[in-house]
Amino acid sequence: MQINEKRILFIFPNTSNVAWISSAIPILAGIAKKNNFKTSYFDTYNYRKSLSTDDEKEIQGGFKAGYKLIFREQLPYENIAADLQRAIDCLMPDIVAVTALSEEYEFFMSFWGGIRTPEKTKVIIGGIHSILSPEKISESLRFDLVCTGQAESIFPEILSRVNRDESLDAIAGTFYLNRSTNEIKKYPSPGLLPSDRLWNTEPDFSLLDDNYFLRPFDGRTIRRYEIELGRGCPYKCNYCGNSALKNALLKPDEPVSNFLTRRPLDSAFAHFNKMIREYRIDIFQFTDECFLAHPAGWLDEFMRRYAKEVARPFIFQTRAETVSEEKIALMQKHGIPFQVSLGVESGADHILSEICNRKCTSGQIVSAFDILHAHKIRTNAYFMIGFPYETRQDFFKTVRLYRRIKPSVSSVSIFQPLPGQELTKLCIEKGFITGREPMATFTSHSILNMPSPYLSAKEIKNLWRVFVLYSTLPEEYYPDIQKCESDYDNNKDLFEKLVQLRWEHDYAKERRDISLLNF
Ligand code: B12
Ligand code: SF4
Repeated sequence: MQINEKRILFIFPNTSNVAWISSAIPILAGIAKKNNFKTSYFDTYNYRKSLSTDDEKEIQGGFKAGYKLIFREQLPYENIAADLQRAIDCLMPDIVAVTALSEEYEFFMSFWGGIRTPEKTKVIIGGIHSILSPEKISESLRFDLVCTGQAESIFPEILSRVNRDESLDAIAGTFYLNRSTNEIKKYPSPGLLPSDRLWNTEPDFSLLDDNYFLRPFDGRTIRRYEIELGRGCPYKCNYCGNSALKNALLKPDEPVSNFLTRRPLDSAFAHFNKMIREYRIDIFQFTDECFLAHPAGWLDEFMRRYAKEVARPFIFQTRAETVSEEKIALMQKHGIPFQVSLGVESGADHILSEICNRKCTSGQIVSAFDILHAHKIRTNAYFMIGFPYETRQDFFKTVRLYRRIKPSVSSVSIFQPLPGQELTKLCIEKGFITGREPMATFTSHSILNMPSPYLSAKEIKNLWRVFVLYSTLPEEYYPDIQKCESDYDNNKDLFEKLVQLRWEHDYAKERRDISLLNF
């Protein structure tokens, strides 16, 4: 048997304080294993950062407190660089492979600066930020290869080149840096793989310990796993990276329909079964952008098999327009509880239509929630504040919409202009950002600088913090909430008390939503 000495270190610059599986890692690890690489993993979740989105949801009352149930002692953030350097010195990897979204890339660069790699090590990066912003990443001159395509199609070729000690130049779907001349060569996307080839990679989970499967849910710890049943979205919202992803991933002559893929059911159910057998998953979360956009026939067949072969509670996200009596009845008839997550974003129609190009009105959002509540289905609503041209009045329209739709749980983010989004171009054009600002996370602060009467960055942060309180507590508490809004630092105790009180006004409990926990 041939012994392969090649080693690869995967890095996931996880900006949260929680072990969660970046979907790309098991795929990359599976491909590396198949190519006989020895794999190692460095995930930054275990280093304490400032509060992450997960912590914030609980602190503000969007989700019930649960992370403390699975929290372990965390290492200081300052240790990341030294620990990573030690891992690299000890492993002497042939490849360091990074996967990152935009905010994760920013975070990665905050500790990668002083890291030294052995002469032979190829440093490569892929993932959403590499697809959306390959020029900027390449110009940093820190990466031998920036991968702008799907790992399933380009990673095997990269590994086989390294296995044969060959140059990484001229691989379709990559930007190659010639280290001696600093010349960057760009090789266009090879296009998208058809669904039968996309999902025939055997993922490898051996780099991930049990912590990666434990998640808080309604104040308890469960075993949860995010599974892909499709990829891509047909819509073109201005605040989303999907339109830019479409352009970047498709070849010029490739039909847009290739961007929307549906996983073959046999592949999906083989994976469900593996995750139940080997990782004892309690609840599955589907990663599809808009699950109910799948045709009714497919959903019907999917549910029939799901009820028979999986029979566990599940969570999916979808757009309000796709929620209909027929589709919900079809999903519910097998008696398995599920949660539906819906992007609501704003209660102001001009923000939804003119700014976000959301093509969905607050009326459609209300009817979707009415249908879901009538069926006692647990809901999660995603909100966003701090959009360009958003005013305080718009913010309170969003609060009113929340009070009308009464989601079981909710998440609220601060709008961030990210690479490739139409709204980023608008923000630059209107002078709300220069385009050179460091990125912020979805819970840290707004980087927009808008004139009055639009919300200032300070107002956005203050309103974001008390959004769930304004949306769930009776109006008699508004003077107290306002105190927390305008001076949080001197009203932290009051804020905590109000968050506790918020759970006495638990819409899910009042409605007796079907629980996912007692199935
Ligand atoms: C499901 C999903 C989630 C799930 C996470 C699932 C998971 N376990 O990873 C949840 C709900 C938790 C989530 C959260 C967030 N998400 Co999200 N999410 C998605 C969604 C719909 C699918 C992602 C997915 O699983 N894809 C499948 C995996 C396999 O694809 P992938 O990671 O891109 O990897 C492929 C390629 O990129 C490439 N690749 C990746 N790495 C590497 C490395 C190498 C070396 C190579 C060769 C190739 C390669 O190959 C992989 C396989 O094909 C995407 C939309 C989209 N179209 O991507 C948004 C998306 C990724 N999310 C986005 C955002 C903004 C977020 C949040 C920041 C939102 C928030 N408000 O908090 C958080 C961040 C979470 C965090 N870091 O803490 C944005 C990212 C935009 C950007 N420019 O970075 C996206 C693109 C949606 C959008 N609105 O634009 N998300
Ligand atoms: S529906 Fe969701 S995933 Fe699709 S473009 Fe709009 S925000 Fe993005």
